[in-house]
Amino acid sequence: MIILRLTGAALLLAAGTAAYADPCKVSIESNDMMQFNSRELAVPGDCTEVEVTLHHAGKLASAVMGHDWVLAKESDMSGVVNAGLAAGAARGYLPQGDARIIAATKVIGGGESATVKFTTTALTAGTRYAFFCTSPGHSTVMRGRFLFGAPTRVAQQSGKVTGG
Ligand SMILES: [Cu+2]
Repeated sequence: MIILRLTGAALLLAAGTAAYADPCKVSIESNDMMQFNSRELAVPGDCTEVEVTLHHAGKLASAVMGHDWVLAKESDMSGVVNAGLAAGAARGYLPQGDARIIAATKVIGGGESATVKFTTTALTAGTRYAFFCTSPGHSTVMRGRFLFGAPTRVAQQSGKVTGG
């Protein structure tokens, strides 16, 4: 009887964790091969605040293979990347006070994580947003689409970097 009850409680706990996963919180992984593990992130349109966590699953230091996660309108991406290059490593390849940047994490190295929280007041459903890494040369491959107002259909649970 006791064993049965314990098993039931454990099942309830497991179910509860899954049911309350917050769709306004998404995570993405990067690695030593200059990759994000997702090319698309999406959050529902009723999120007033979004939290994005970037994890670096590699081993290389940030000076060698540092990554950040930056969000901007798709049309602003190349401008932000170029401004980031000009800002240089000391500023984490991010231009200071650049209004085109909607959200950004710091640059992290292998084994590290960084989280950024931002309000969605500046976001419009239907606008094309892009996320990318501003480390020099990375945004040519480390980029993806960010959808606001679309159901979360990111493989958040999968920690596997698929690449390509
Ligand atoms: Cu990068």
